[in-house]
Amino acid sequence: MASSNGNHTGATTIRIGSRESEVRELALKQTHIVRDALQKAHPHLKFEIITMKTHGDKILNVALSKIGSKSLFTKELEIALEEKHVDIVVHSLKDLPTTLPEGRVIGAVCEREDPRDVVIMHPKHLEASLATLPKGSVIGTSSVRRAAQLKRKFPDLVFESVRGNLNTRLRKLEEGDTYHALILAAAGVMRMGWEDKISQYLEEDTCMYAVGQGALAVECREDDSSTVALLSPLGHLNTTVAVIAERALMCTLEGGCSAPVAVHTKVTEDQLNLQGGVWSLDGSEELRHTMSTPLAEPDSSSDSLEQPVKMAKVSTTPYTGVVSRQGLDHFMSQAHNLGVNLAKHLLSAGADRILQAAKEQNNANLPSNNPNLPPSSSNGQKKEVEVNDS
Ligand code: DPM
Repeated sequence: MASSNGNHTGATTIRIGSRESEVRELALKQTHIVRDALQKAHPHLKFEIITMKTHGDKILNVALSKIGSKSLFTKELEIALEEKHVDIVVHSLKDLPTTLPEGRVIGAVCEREDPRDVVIMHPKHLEASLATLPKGSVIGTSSVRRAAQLKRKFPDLVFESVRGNLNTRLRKLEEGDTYHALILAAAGVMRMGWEDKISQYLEEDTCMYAVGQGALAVECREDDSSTVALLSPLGHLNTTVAVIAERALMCTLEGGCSAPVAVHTKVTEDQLNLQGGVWSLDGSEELRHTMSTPLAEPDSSSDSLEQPVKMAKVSTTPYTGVVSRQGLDHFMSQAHNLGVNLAKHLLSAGADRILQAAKEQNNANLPSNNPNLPPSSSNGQKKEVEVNDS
């Protein structure tokens, strides 16, 4: 529970855990966005950001391969949350697995930024688009989802991994000659204040986005009902139903964050529309399908009296970690079912075979990450950590 720090104002302090990073990095910017929104919703409370070095930050100069990249940068935060040193942690939703650690929930999903992917061109190619870049141009992305879709659309382009935080990636593009362009999520680019660097927005016929892309998620302890309640005003209904459908799709497909799975979701006043896609790594195979569900109030004809709303203890959430809210449960369950049904359709059309092949190819391409082996380079040079830490 949020600590009452017993000072004379009696103010309760909510502690927000964040990776120790420079202010100009995305993780801290996102934490500030959520802190500011919480402060606005709860002017009488105090919010304190507690930064900590994560394992990934501590070993930045050690040779590493593409290892279990997520926990590397979040493990310490998870422990701090569990041991109640912090009350909440802010994440990009697309980096959160569809199964959260025991006892953890997503207490709020904030309003989604533009979920699309965008192209940032090398300064020499500002006039170009992906379609007009010279044959053989190198596009930087470590996302198999982006590479698969774009290879299909632009077979003459070459896709190469680019790593590091967003500042590092941009520097590698602009100061080097390796990449002609980068593909990034619009949301991260906007939060960094780089909107004017965007050359092209990718529409769904070219590149569908990742599950949860563009939305921030606030994680807390499931049994911390006061914090769960505090987070409620940050939750954005349309975003929440959209991402519940997307995550249910992902979870049912059993695709991880490195699977070539993508979505395109539309929410109108009374309908949720979900397009899902699955690709082979080289883009030669593609499966897409769209389904929709009405977002309707529950039929209350048989139950005309409003039930008094009790703030019940939050139960284990069936919605891939997103806390269920009184009064919204019906919409959330419709969204969840849509995702599950779309996944079932894709699986019956062959998605399982495509994803299994992609997984095997991915594993085969992985450099050894056995920590018991000596570092792969013996020339004494420091190697860059190869993980997604943006
Ligand atoms: C995940 C992926 C990437 C991030 C894979 C994907 C991109 C990796 C890369 C799951 N996490 O999207 O298919 O391009 O090398 C990440 C970014 C953001 C959150 C940066 C980005 C910011 C946008 C957001 C990294 N995680 O995708 O450009 O909050 O949604």
